[in-house]
Amino acid sequence: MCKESTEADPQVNHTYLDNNTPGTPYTVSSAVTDAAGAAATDSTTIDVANVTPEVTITGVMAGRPFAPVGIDVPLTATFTDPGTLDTHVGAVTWGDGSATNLGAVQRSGLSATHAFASPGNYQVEAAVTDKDNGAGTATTSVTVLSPGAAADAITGLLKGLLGRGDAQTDALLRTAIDQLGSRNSGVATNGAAALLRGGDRVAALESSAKRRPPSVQSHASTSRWCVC
Ligand SMILES: [Ca+2]
Ligand SMILES: [Ca+2]
Repeated sequence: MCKESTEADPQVNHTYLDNNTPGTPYTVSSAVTDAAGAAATDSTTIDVANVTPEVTITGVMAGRPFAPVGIDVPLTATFTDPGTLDTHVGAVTWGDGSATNLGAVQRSGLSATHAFASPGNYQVEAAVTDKDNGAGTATTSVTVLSPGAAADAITGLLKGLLGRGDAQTDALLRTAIDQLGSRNSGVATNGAAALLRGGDRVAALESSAKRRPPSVQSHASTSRWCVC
């Protein structure tokens, strides 16, 4: 970089795009040449340290509060690293003893999926390591429920919607809650939750098909829930 200046103490700035190799600092040289062509030079060295990537988990379970066992849980993350010449590899550890090695990853984002085999609350970690072994991590928790517990949780969520709409909405919500909770029409075993708790997924699906509960949709613009 050459800069014409009449200042007694001129200053120039430079941003390094990567750290130097350890033990081999960058050499910075400066030269001053006057109008008559006389020149003087000087130099020094500077160590530029690596910066570890900063990882952010941008999504897990697509925003859902829990996942049933055996269902793929998606995770997405991004990272930053001021060393623009660095390359990176990524990995996700799922908290159940398993891990997904992603290989080379880009700043635009990384993603992985995993199906948990057992219910529980798992600490999930996304890690990005740059070519200089600088490692950044981010963690989040994932709640995994058995199918029966997931149905119970959905029932709880539906109950939380009661009273937010009109009487017709509440009536439809109660119908859905009853069908999930085995109390519809006084038949003790027709609810999906009870069948799932008993391990009978096929019967639960058949029950849902026969007594298909109304679907619940949210109207974000009005914060009103309706059953249709
Ligand atoms: Ca670096
Ligand atoms: Ca770096």
